Amino acid sequence: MYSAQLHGPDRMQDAFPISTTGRWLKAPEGFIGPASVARVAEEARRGRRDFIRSAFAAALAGGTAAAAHAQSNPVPAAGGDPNILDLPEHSRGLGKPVAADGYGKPSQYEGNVQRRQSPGLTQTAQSSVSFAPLQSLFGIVTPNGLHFERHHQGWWDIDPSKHRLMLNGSDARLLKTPMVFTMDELMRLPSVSRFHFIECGANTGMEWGNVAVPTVQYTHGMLSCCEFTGVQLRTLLELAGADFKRGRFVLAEGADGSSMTRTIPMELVERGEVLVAYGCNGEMLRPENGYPLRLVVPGVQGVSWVKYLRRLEVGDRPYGTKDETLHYVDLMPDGKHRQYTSIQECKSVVTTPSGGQVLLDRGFYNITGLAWSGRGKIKRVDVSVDGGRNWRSARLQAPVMDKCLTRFNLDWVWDGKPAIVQSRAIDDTGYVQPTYRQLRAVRGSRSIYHNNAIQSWLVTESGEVRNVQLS
Ligand SMILES: Nc1nc2c(c(=O)[nH]1)N[C@H]1C(S)=C(S)[C@@H](COP(=O)(O)O)O[C@H]1N2
Ligand SMILES: [Mo]
Repeated sequence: MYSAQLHGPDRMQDAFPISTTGRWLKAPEGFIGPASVARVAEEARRGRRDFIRSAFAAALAGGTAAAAHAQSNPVPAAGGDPNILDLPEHSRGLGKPVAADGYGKPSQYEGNVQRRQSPGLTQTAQSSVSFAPLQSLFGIVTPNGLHFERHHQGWWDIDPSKHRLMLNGSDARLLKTPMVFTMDELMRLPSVSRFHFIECGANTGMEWGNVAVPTVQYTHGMLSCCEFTGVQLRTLLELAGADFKRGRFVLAEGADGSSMTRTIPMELVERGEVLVAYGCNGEMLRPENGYPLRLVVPGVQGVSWVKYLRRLEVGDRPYGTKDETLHYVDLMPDGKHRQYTSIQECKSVVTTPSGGQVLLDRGFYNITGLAWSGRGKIKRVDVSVDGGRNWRSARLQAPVMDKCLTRFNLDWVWDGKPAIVQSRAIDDTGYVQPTYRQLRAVRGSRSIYHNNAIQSWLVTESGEVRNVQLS
């Protein structure tokens, strides 16, 4: 630390219990090359059980060395740092002109911060997932270019002048005036902007049986958080004269080839929470995320946030569509499936330190992570560094919003011994995020969806951070 050299060790000791702050290596984000993707796909075809874990382990070992090299530009121990003494070009020359790029991009040095597809997870790239790089993000907002993607039949860039939204009832009495809106008409109506998380119900789904993937990007990256702008669905249904007494459900339908249809309870619509949204983080939605129109259903699993939204139908019973009867159901230990478990329960994860990162020194670290609940606000996040024996409450970063990611931070001095870092979130209903043992006692371990268990990261003596599960 420069401040230690400038002010002397005493000053630092006032601030932190020991005089160094720890450096860490980023997770080797780029470590899954085409070769390991091909290998995983091949082994998946042969039905090998542990294929994903072993392929990741091999790739991770190579990636760590590469990441270490990429990040090394140390201050010379003997002093005389050329990075200070040799005046760089950017301090002498003329910089680039304005508007060199009409739509700005991240620094070339941040090129490894990418959403990534998990090898072996799906058979085709059109019906697949890309995960957001949670380990590289700050605060709570997901940049639009890094928002996770889940498509059932590929994505489209739809011409907004040709896009229509239709409103009808399952019978004529449930909605007086069937209506069709153009995008221009929708965007003239009163709008609201709200921050919410979106999480796929299958997030963390690969970890039900055992540890499967190495980094927080793959364990928790089907998660994003944005400021959405749009019209309250309630407003549209009022305009069209919906019967809110008998019409207790709304069917939402997308315009892509996946026939994505989901039943939305009218309760959520009446509260004014459900939005017909066109804006995301200050600009129009990205095509991958449903441009020009998507449904926003705060607190509810991602599949209900229908993209390329083209039709809404008011009905008097749940529709039982394929994406709520065959998919997005919970396989229980007795072999039965639970349907309509749509709310994303309270959950959290530490993003630093997290899998694939390496702690290079003992000393001070800022443990940081994200917490969220589909039922309301985050009330408290506890953090343990000894596998759940002792807990300390983390600092919650304002603003703490309803059905929105909350960033937490906690000071930690790593003593160089093995540590198991966990976070446990509590929401304002009093619900406490469960351990794997508690969750499996109710749900078994053969589910795919709705895994909100406490995540454990093992920091080994060498500083490497690994995904582990405690029995
Ligand atoms: N039309 C349409 N809407 C859709 C989907 C889809 O494939 N087609 N996928 C759903 C699923 S399963 C999820 S998790 C979210 C993902 O939204 P995102 O791609 O913006 O992250 O969109 C939902 N809405
Ligand atoms: Mo999803």
